[in-house]
Amino acid sequence: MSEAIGIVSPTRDLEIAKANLDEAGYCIISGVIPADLRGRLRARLVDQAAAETDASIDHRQDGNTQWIANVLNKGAAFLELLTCADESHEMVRHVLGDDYVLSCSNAPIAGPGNSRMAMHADQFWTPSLEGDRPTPRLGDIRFSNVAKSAEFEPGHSLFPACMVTLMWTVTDFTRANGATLFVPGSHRSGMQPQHDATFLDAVPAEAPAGSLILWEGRTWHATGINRTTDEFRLGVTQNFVAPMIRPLVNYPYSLRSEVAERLSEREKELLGFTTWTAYGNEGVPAQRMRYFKPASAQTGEMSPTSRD
Ligand SMILES: O=C(O)CCC(=O)C(=O)O
Repeated sequence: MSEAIGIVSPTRDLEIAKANLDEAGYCIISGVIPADLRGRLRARLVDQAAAETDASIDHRQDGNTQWIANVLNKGAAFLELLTCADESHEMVRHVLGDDYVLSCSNAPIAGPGNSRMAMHADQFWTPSLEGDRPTPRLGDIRFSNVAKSAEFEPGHSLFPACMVTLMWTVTDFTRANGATLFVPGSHRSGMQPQHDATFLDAVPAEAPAGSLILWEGRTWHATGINRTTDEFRLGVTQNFVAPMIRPLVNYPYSLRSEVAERLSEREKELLGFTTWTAYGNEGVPAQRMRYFKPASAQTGEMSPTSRD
């Protein structure tokens, strides 16, 4: 399938990037992160990774891939990344439309000697629609129990893309240091991948530092193997979802107060502080309410002041 689709290379042309995304399920845009921001992201990630390791709260998977979780609480540079480049939002809108919210933001650091991540689609929670067969109950879906196939099976279809993932490359991403692997065209397979199968058609997304690698929620991908002895591949991910889908991270609850208090209106919108639509008279769009009232201002249980 990859030969038919062709190699995705870094580009600065967003129309080419959109065509790559439509056809291959992912794209690479170079020169997106401002140089000074990339420097700060790198310094922050190196420090945070070492500090979490020192404190024995580091999270590692696949041997030596260290995940720095919920990075918005771990340095202003990560929040800056959310709005630093119009290109990123133009690309997210290309898949999701005008309304979307951040679902989570993390930093996977592929270290020497790691192993390949389980091949997966980020939208593992949308079922494959197979003819007349009943779909699973959505609340029962888990990463481990989705219907999987290593092959493309014609006739199957997945939900529309409702998630887009951005990988901001803080260092170069190379075949040698564990660049993200993609199965081109897999977003159209209608299936989820078998996590541990060998994917001969998977290709690394090689990208210079400062790029944006972007894929839609149905595309099969995995952290690659870092075969170097001394290079750490640093990236920051942002997953955006359509506005009616529950974000993985509840930002209004989980942001540290010093971060939440400084958010701009646009950042609040992206982090799901605003209403999208709602039933009942709190937040109905016709009322042009942007926010639910905070708990302290909500109407509670009431009794009439006088009863005759
Ligand atoms: O680390 C990578 O290259 C890929 C990360 C990934 O698979 C994900 O965030 O879903």
